[in-house]
Amino acid sequence: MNTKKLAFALALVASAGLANAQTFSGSGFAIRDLSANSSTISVSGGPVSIPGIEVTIFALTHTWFGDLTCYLTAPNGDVINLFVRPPTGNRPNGTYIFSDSASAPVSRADLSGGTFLPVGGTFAGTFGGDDSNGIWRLNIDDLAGGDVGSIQGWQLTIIPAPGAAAVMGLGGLIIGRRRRA
Ligand SMILES: [Ca+2]
Repeated sequence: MNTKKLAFALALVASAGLANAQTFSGSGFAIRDLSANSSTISVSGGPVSIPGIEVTIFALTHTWFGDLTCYLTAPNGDVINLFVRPPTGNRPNGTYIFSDSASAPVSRADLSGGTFLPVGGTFAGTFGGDDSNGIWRLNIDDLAGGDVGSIQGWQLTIIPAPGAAAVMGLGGLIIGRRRRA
């Protein structure tokens, strides 16, 4: 394959990956004491083979972080734990994003939100290749009495395969060099 054909192929791969990013929004809910609490998102028109997933939880507040276990259930029943009873009694108050590209799970210091690895593994390893269409459920269950909280909402983002951005950059570099030639 010559350079021109390679650049074209790379650009196609990059544009196909970027076109697949889709975001779906779910309702907020109260985190009731000693209860299972959840919200669902119905995905349609999504990929039949999931390339990647990210989850955003908006304005998570609670008066005892260690009460909470949070998990995402896919349409086919597969489950991943996002956090499980963080070892702290302190009060979370922030937006929590879960991504395979993060460096660590939620810890006792993470009370104002941020971007974290799911504590139960990776989204790619749990959901990769599954059909994205159907009902997704986010649970934040409260396992100890005395403290409560809420979230304002959540998002499920179906992201392109890891590396799509790097491929796009390489394609652009090759095209740019040819234009200057
Ligand atoms: Ca509680």
